[in-house]
Amino acid sequence: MFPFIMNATKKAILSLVAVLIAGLGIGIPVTAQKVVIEDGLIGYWSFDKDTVKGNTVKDIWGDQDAEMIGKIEIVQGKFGEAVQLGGGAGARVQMTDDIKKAKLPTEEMTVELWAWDEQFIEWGGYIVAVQDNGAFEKGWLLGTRWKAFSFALSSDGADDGDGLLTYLNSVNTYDVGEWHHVVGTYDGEEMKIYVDGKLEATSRVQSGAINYPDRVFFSIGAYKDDNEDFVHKGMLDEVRLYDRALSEKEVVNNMEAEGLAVESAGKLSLTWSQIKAAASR
Ligand SMILES: [Ca+2]
Ligand SMILES: [Ca+2]
Ligand SMILES: [Ca+2]
Repeated sequence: MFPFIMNATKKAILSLVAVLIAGLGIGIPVTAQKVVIEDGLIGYWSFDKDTVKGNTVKDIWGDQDAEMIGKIEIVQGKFGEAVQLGGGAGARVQMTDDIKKAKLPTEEMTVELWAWDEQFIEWGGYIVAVQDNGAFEKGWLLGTRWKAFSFALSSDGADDGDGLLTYLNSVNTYDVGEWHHVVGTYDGEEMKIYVDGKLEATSRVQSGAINYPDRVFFSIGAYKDDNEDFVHKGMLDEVRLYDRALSEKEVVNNMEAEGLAVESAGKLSLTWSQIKAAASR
């Protein structure tokens, strides 16, 4: 056989490869996917396994990498992997306990995540930068009050001298063992809480800049302040923090988003996981 003459079998294999490549190209719906809104984003902890090294959880947007303290596992989540905590006390994913180093929203904010509760507790904390000790009430948190989701915030406009928190609870109650998309927003005048893309409750008690304490345990997965430590029992995924209030439309967009845009600099690991996921569908 002359090596430079292609036989029928080789031709067939090559055309099969061409068909596969073309088919794969057409089959990747990257441009059609909803992506996470970047305007105002200051922190994003996806808990995807390629963003967790040892005890360090990478902030894939900002620079507030977090430390896993206590017994914590990375497990299959809502999008990629999630963090799983076992309840009790002593575990959390801590960004920092030095408020001077923490990058926190000051005038407006949005806090967003997916939560899966194994057990609801009275003072549940999904992401917390708070001190609530008697009449001393400063900072904010997103968590639960029994079977309701709750967004708490303290501002200068409602300050009674040592801070005043409003715990804005969802009107509806929810069941354990389900993923829910939970979002709290504050635009300097009004607090809102959304569950699964629907507005649940609003409050105009708070106004003006967010009123922070001198020290916080800025953490995911525990209602942790100077005199409380209630660890979430369940999973948390795709935790995002903004320094502005997202609109209802933006909240719904993010609920449907699978990650950051392809062109976002330095975020290629997410891009490739999206492409791989799309190619395998
Ligand atoms: Ca994830
Ligand atoms: Ca307390
Ligand atoms: Ca007070």
